[in-house]
Amino acid sequence: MKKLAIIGMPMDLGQRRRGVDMGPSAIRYAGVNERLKKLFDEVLDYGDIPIGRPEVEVDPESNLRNLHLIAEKTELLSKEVDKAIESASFPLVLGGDHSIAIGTLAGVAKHYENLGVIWYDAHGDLNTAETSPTGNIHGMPLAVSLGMGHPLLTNVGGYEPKIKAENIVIIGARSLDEGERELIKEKGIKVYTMHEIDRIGMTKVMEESIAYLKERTDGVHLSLDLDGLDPHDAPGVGTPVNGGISYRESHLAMEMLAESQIITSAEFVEVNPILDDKNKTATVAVALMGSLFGEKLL
Ligand code: HAR
Ligand code: MN
Ligand code: MN
Ligand code: MN
Repeated sequence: MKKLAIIGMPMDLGQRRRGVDMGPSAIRYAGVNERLKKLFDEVLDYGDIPIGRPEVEVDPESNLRNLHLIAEKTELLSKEVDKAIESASFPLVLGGDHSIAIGTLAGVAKHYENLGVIWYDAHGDLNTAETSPTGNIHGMPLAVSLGMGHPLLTNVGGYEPKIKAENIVIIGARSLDEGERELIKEKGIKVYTMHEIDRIGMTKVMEESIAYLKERTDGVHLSLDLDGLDPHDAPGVGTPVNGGISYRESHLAMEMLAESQIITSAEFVEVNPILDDKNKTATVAVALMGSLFGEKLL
């Protein structure tokens, strides 16, 4: 019995542009339920985590914008994700900015000895308060999940760390801050930048990533930031970076993940319908989900 749990996380507190809180609505409007119903025995829509309209927390000294709110809301998300896994459903989280990954990983990681993570993104999201140029927490969730950062964030879910550096593969990177580069080198995090994708091709990148994660993990979370794709294919994102992964390469990557059967949870983040072109980015997200969950033409 294959069951899917869809969880909306309409949170925009990890960055400063309005609209990414409407990501889950945009993805639902693009037909996520209908599309995935064909691929699962049961699709349960858990609805959205209640975020409300909280006052922005500005604490210039901590360089962590909305710290308390994000800790509180991601805790709620972690509980829903945990509930989905407990009831033997595959958790699929719809964002929201990438800070939501703090909650998703908190709900997922306790179910595995060695959770692997594919971080499909233009960015490393490996900043801490000390290295972040912006104070935006959506640039920090991968570091937080490694146990680095403010304890209110690293302890979401009541334990830390969530993942080990050697169980991470970053795909699509093309914008890294100095502190992130240092952390990648220090921890030996595996990264396929756009250079490697151009040079060896997405087929080889995915073959290597899958083989690498298969031999060392007992489950793999896919954290897909739509800005990993080229802005031409996914314009509705808050921090677009030119020279990204194409729509076709992304479909290939999802198809190879489907074939490998290594993915045990997923989230699609940073969809911002206000910045989008006729809901194109949410539509791309849903199409990629189709491939990830095994849709075939023939
Ligand atoms: N690295 C920059 C920062 O920390 C930009 C982060 C942009 N983030 C995302 N997540 N969209 O990938 O602010
Ligand atoms: Mn549990
Ligand atoms: Mn990101
Ligand atoms: Mn990004």
